[in-house]
Amino acid sequence: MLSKIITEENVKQAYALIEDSENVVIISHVGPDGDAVGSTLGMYHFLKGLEKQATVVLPNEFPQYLNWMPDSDTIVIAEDNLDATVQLLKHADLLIMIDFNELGRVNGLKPLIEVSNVPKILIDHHPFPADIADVVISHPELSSASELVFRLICRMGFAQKISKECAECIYTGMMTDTGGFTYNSNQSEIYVIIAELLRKGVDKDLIYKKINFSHSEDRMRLMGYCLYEKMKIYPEYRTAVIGLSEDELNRFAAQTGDTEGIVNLPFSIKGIVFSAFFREDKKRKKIKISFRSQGDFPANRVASEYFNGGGHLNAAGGDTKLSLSETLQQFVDVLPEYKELLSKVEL
Ligand SMILES: [Mn+2]
Repeated sequence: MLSKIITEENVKQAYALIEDSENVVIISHVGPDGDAVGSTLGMYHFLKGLEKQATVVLPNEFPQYLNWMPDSDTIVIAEDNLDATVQLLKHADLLIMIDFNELGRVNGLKPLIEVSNVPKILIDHHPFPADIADVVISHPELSSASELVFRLICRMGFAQKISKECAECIYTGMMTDTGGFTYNSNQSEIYVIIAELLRKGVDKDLIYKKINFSHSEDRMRLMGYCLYEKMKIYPEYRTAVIGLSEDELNRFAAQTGDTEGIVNLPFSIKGIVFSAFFREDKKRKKIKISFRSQGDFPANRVASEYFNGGGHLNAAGGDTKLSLSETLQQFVDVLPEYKELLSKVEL
């Protein structure tokens, strides 16, 4: 039995909106990851089971290691299909936004959502959700939005309606947002849910292989290059830094998603508390930043205080408009400010 963490009021409101809807557009964040794609496709399969029209719209391309997910080929990529996206939002009678907490996270979809006057539901696990929906179901204590989608479906009384396809999507989101249940994954109810998903027919070992054993040789060599050539360790700050220029990314023919996970590699080293990954994006004229931390060191605080971003305690992101070397310098310059906090973290 799962505890009822979603309020009765939220469940009722969400159910009323879903019941009244016929054309639902489901949206997640830019740089879609396993949880973004898993939670939205999970919701999509659930709504299909209720005989609703549903479409997942993502701001930009999702990584190829997710393209085995059931009906992922129906996902509309807004960046590449602007006209179709405009039409979809125009004809939608309900928007369900999942796995993000403010419209700055959806790039080009932002103005389309802002002008839409249909009801909106937000389902998210990032702290401090903005006031962007009629129903806000926000639970930062959960490790994935996919888990929240599962809980909402069950609370609305449709546990029986969860298909194998829906279960596979939800499982994928739960697995990827916890690094294969290696962080943010000590809540026992996660495993109650997994047991339920397995009963629905999910092959969890196969999903692990599909996600993790599906990369290119180039990507593997890029990882090797990062570790051998690029990783800098600052032992006095228990911090690791990796920065990649676009030329370096091109050298390894890096595809969408190829740099994902690189930020976690330095945690293999004993004592590392904070890991930062910087990637040059010339097209968008910025440096994209990923922060990861261990224990109670607030990666999201560094992101929000200095790098135009935010996120979770242990996983955050941001960007700068500086050059790569200036950004790396800025990072090294602010580290002393966090030295005491970093030194206190117990691993
Ligand atoms: Mn998530």
